Amino acid sequence: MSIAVRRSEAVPHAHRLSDFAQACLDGLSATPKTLPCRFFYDARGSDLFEEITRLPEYYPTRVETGILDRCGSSLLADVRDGATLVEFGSGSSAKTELLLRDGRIAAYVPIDVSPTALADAATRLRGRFPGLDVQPLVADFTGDLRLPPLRRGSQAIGFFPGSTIGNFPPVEAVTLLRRMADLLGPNGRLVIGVDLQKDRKRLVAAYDDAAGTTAAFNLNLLVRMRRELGARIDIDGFAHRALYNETANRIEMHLASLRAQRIEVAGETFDLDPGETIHTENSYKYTPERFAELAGVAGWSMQRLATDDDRLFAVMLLAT
Ligand code: SAH
Ligand code: AVI
Repeated sequence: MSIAVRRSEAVPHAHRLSDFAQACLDGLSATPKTLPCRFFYDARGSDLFEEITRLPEYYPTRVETGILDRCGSSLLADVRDGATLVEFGSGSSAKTELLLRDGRIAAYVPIDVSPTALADAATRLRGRFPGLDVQPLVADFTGDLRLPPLRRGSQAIGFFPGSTIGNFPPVEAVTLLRRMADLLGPNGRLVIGVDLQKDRKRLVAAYDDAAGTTAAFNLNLLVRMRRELGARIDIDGFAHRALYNETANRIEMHLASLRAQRIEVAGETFDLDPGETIHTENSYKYTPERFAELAGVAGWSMQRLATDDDRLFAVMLLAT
């Protein structure tokens, strides 16, 4: 016996798109075409980012780690014992150890969109700091965040390293910093890493390395689209491009179409002309003064500034 079921009853939620599918439809319909950079970080993308941090050309991780190694304790000098550290886009939490080692932080809330990176980091940190209360949160930090209940009276210290703030246009960066101030509450502090303006050659090399790791990281967005969304797409028909936009003070990453072609994803078709690009990431570069001004608009004041001798990178302590 066969039972006739109306299609809409058989698959009631079949048309609810994932965030990634919706972002692909929105971004590929836009002019110029674009895709949000937070989708770089599936398991493969998180591994590729870790590889990037070890590249000779990618100075930010090495330089920021050096600053935190030298100045981490003094940046947290006024922090109350038993404070909670809330990290935004924690990835491997490698730099975090430099703030945890003097034992004043009692609880750690790493927040990331990458479940694999979070799980690995939580396991490592629980092993290395047995007294630390680690409460990972898989979430988009630009969305509505709710922290796990903090210990009574625990001061909340934000940590936002890597210059991930640079991946947001200034207006969005202000909104994000304001939300962080609200989330961290009264007496909140934020230790934030900011990549500084420097010569174009050094900047472009950091985003277009000789080994092709950043190219693989960028192209992985298309690989992810094919794997997760069943997209029809010729990945060899695209090339990684990194350029410095001097007017906007930002590195731009693009995926350039090498010929006329189409992408089919989530039931839609998108045509690309030869040379047309999909803009996948911005990485804004600041002067310390300009960043302090921007943070000021969001209600933060700069308490301390630490840089390396070559002034490639800055770590700031901000207070509300
Ligand atoms: N903080 C680390 C990792 C930086 S890479 C460091 O300094 O080396 C950026 C990290 O932020 C990645 O782990 C990525 O998964 C995460 N991320 C990017 N956009 C995010 C978002 N909107 N919400 C939460 N995590 C995000
Ligand atoms: C995470 N973010 C700050 C990195 C950056 O430098 O903008 C991401 C990245 N993109 C290419 N290389 C690294």
